[in-house]
Amino acid sequence: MKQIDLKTGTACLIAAIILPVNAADLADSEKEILPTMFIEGEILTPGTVGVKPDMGGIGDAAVLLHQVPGANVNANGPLSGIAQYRGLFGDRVNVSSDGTNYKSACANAMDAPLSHVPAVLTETLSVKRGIASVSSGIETLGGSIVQQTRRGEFAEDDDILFSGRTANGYNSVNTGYYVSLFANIANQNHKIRGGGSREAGESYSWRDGVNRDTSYERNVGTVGYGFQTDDQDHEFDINYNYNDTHMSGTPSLPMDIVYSRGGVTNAEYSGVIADKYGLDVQFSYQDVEHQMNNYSLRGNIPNPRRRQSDNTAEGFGYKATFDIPLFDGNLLLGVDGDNIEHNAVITNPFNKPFIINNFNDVTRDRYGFFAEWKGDLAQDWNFELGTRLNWVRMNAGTVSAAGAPPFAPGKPGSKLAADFNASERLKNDVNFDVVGVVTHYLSSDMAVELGFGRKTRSPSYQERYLWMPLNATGGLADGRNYIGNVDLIPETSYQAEIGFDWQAESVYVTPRVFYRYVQDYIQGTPTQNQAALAIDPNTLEYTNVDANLYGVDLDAGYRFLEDWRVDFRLSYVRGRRVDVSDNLYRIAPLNGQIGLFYDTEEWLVGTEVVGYDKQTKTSEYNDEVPTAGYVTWNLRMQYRPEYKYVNGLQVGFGIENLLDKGYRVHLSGLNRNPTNDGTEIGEHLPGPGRNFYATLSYDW
Ligand SMILES: [Cu+2]
Repeated sequence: MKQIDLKTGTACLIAAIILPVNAADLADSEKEILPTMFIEGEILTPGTVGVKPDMGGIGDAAVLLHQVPGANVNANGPLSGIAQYRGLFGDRVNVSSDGTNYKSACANAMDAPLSHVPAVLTETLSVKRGIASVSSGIETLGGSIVQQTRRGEFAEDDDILFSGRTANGYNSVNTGYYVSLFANIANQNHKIRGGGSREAGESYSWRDGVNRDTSYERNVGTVGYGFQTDDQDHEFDINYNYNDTHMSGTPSLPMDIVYSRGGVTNAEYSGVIADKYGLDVQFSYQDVEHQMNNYSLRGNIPNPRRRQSDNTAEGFGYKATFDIPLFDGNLLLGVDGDNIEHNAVITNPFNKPFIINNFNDVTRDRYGFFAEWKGDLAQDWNFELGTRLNWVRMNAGTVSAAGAPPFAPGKPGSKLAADFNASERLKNDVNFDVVGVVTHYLSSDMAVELGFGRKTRSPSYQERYLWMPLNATGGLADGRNYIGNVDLIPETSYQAEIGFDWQAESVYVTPRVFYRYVQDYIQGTPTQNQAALAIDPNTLEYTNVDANLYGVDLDAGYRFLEDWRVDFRLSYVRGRRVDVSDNLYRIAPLNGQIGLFYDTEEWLVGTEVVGYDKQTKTSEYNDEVPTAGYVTWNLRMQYRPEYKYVNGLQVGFGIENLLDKGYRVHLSGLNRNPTNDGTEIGEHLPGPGRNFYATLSYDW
């Protein structure tokens, strides 16, 4: 692998930490003509951006997406960040963590996939820009995000290797802190690792108040073991992550997290057979439970309106691929799938008769089969062609509710339950995906890419099986009640993309333009269901409509005067319905960032300006509230002393939102917490005020 010396010192330091595990994986599918670049906290291979937790007092791994062009976060709470990529979010974006598709237990995605393993135990978060390969996930309509957690490494010689890292930080804006420790002991054949982290903080303050309640507490533990043969042809790894989240706020949702806890186990074998065939087999199992309520963090909610909801997600996933050299490339044949069961009940602990079977024995099982060829068509011409067939089988048990007037015989709630129980709930979808990407290398540091994709997504279990008007919507946070529709059909997306990568010695520019048409895009529209309307006259029903999304995003940077660099990032997406005149909901406004840093082996000192435009192209169907634009200014400093005995030590200080600008975050949803100070019910949540942070890490 070639590596560009953007700045020798920094590059080497970062490369030393991450190269053994990540750079090769990030670049596995790309023909390495363009060099891989290492910028502070970022790894660029052609077509992929990898982010490494580095600066600032970050907590949720989803926050790292702010460093990826086109990506953003729907943050319903400090630990509940839902990935958004180019205007699509939630179940439309595939999130894989060490090969596992974590399924939220919470029907409102409070335990979103990127919340299971925090940033501090994440090695890299990488996003394939543009059209995700069919091999990257089962349903990848909106793109594919890959989280790799810390896994340790094998020793390279006969010695025993003891490596590890501790990373810790403090934020003033919420008196929040995180501490973490990860250690790995290995020889050439075995490695054993363990680690853990703890994060906690109060509600953060901002110029005009305190954003209540955004307090949080999360403890995570991880253990693992890896084995490889002497010839390194066969490798086996097993890992277990346990997440123990305590009371944490999600002010844009109807309730807050009381707890989320549970574990994910994953095991993987990868090997080379007969010196040329690659075999990779993965298996994962998750069992997580979650409780939320609307009274612990929301002041004095009167007894009749108190609610608690208990949710679970349990199931397994697998993936097996066989890699065969074919022509001037490789053919990858694979099967993958997962079987997940969800349950959710809503109760009032102060009024025992009250119970709603929100989701009862809901299953969503996916069986995927794919073939993908990548290779060279001719000198400087690289080609990828992939096809995938998915069978998605969904079902739901019968439901009931009691303890409130709508559930009396003959009342609307009872009718909705009876109608749902009488409906044909077993659904089978057979979906077909195709991806074709051509890359042409114009020179040793310049490439142009043209891609096309047809991608599908079957409805989520909420979209199909939400049987009475509730705000259990996978975290939409629009304040509206929805009902599902068992007869929804899968979404089909057609996307095209043109990308250009120029990655030279002192400059990189990587603009991309995309267009996408989504046939049968699923969103809420006013329902005609009279029983639902009798419960809430503003109820929306999930419906198949048509939509398109288009935009541009880019990363660029320039290094000058040996030790200085300037970096720039821009993201723009526009999303519209095309069957009627309306905008899509919760689309990130035009945003960008420019940074100027003095960057040497020892010092990193600089400043960033982050700008968000107003978002006035909002959706009418759910009365989405527009937001104003804003600019914030950050100062950051990192120091890595160059003395022998403290090699690996890094201290950081910084001030985020230096001018204490008050602003509303378009993607953070609408406030529902009556105790919020400075934000009315239905108003967008604010961003954090001025934050002084300090970090201390040590790698050995
Ligand atoms: Cu929840």
